[in-house]
Formats: sequence, C-alpha cells, structure tokens
Amino acid sequence: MTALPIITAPDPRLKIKARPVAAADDDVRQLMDDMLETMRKAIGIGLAAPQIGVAKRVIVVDVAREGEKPQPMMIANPEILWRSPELTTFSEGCLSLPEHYADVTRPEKIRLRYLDYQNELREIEASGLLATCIQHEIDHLDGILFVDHISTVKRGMILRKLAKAKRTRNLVAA
Ligand code: GNR
Ligand code: NI
Repeated sequence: MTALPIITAPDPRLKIKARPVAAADDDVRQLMDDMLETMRKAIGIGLAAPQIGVAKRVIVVDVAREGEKPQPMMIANPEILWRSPELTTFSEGCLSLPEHYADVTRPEKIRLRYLDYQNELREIEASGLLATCIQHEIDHLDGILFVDHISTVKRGMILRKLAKAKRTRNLVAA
C-alpha cells in the first residue's frame, strides 16, 4: 500500500468523467488499497480515484470516528438506485479543496449498488454522513466538486484562493 499525492483544484483531471472498471480484479484492488492509505494519511473520510489522477469509477469511504473501529468501504462502479426526498445539510470539505468548507444539501438517504473488494455485486442503504460522503465521492467520478453545489459567488471565491495558493507555491518552489 502506497499513499499517493492528492490533486488539488483547479486541475483539469478533477473535471473528467471517470470510466467504469470491467471488474474488481487485482489491479483494482491494488488501486483501492493505495487509495485507502492515501485517504488515511490525509485524514479524510473518503477518496475518489480521480483525486489521485486515475479516471476510474472507484471510491473508498470510512466515516468511523477516531477511536472507533475502522469501517473501510471499497466501492467500484457505484450506482445510486434511490434517493430519499428528505434532504440533509452538512458542512463539507474536500481533500482537493484544502482548508475550504461550505454547507451542501443532499438527499438524506440513498440506496446504492456497487462492486465490492471481492468483486461481489452489493446493495446497501446509507444515511447521514455516510450517504453524504458517498454522494460527494460519486460526484468526483462525474467531475463535480462540492463547490459546484453552492452559489457562484462562494465558488468563485474558493477557486480563486486555491488558484492563487498554487501560483504562490510555484513561486516558492522556483
Ligand atoms: O474528508 C472529507 N470530509 C468530508 C466531510 C463532509 C462531506 C464530505 C467529505 S469527503 C472529504 C474527503 C474528500 O475530499 N473526498 O473526496
Ligand atoms: Ni472530495
């Protein structure tokens, strides 16, 4: 398992629509393992393959809190089969938008079909933070970031700050 660098916005690789995998084979399992390591090192609750530059429909999620038993979920080709009409709002963050947070409203519950680590087709229901996190990760697979769900003004502010932070970093590195 290897922790890999996480791509931060603005970056065209975060805007691509990722492609389904044929199966959760050894290569996909290796990707899932590396993603879990990357997520844990960055202290995130989820990670999508495009965030490490891989345009495949693979995500990992673990919403267990510190001190609780870890509950990693490895998910390929996720499909939302049902969304509850009830909505919920969380203050979301993203490892690709470091140090920025905003309230995002999404369906409170979802029914999800996916391929697991063993290449078994599974269906689960998720609610609360888990449902929010899974929806946030699936958005990444479609080139969507949480800032795409907030006002144009707030989105512009965050993306401008991130672009500036990147330029500053490049100047320091040069
Ligand atoms: O670590 C993360 N925290 C988080 C908090 C609220 C809603 C979604 C998330 S996902 C985020 C990690 C990440 O960027 N995943 O793509
Ligand atoms: Ni994210």
